[in-house]
Amino acid sequence: MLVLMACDASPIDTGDSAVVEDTEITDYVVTTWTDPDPLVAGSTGELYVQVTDQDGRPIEDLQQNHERLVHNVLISADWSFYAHVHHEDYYEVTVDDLKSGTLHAPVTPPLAGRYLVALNFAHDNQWLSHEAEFEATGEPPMAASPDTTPVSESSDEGVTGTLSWASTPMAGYSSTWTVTLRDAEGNDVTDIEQYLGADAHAALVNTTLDWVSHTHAYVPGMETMSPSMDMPHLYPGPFVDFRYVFPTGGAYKMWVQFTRSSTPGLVYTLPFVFSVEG
Ligand SMILES: [Cu+2]
Repeated sequence: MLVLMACDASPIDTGDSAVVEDTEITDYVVTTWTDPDPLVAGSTGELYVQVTDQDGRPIEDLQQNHERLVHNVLISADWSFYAHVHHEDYYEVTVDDLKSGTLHAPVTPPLAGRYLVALNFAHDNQWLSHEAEFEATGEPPMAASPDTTPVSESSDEGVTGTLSWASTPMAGYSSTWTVTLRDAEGNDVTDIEQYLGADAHAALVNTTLDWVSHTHAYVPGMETMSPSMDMPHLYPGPFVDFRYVFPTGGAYKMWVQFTRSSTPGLVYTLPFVFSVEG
């Protein structure tokens, strides 16, 4: 499925992180593959993404968005594994990469099973997304289903985030939540800086992995921002606000990512699990 989308929405979203146009784009073809195919649990392989037009001609001028050409979010079917990787984190982008419209990144799937890869990229000032899957063989296998036990507090590298909702999240209505960040001593974290063009990123997925989305710390007007626009820095911490309209009731997992000026190069990732009524 390849659709025209807003910065912060998957195609079936409505509302605050809304779709600019819910139009199926037929101009692009996205192909993903792995080397080896399938990948092997515990071994590092490579994930490739190629974007072409309908006639197979590579899109040579993919547009920088949130400081990268293609964002790859990888999530295991059991929710235990999350990664957010980009070609540029590992390799120079060469002329050959651009001419072939092909980017790649190393991937080490920890468990055997099914993985979702959610791709976000931009071209001609349009936000584009594509979802694909890959398999990993070997041992050990992942759990048969995600653990939907609610998680409202989570830590990474000494920073603890606490998830709180303005009111019970309801499908189809704008939900507002805050993640409050404290350090290992219990002090407020107040040195959040922008990471990939936003104060914080939140990847969201449902239990069946057939719905995945990505939003950012709430900024007024974010739903109509184009790939060429910069988001302002509004949240030094400890409070980071988000708004989103969940499409259906049920359990969701969210991974919130951010960086701090006091720990250059360290990306914090805080997972949360919650339920939406509806
Ligand atoms: Cu990214």
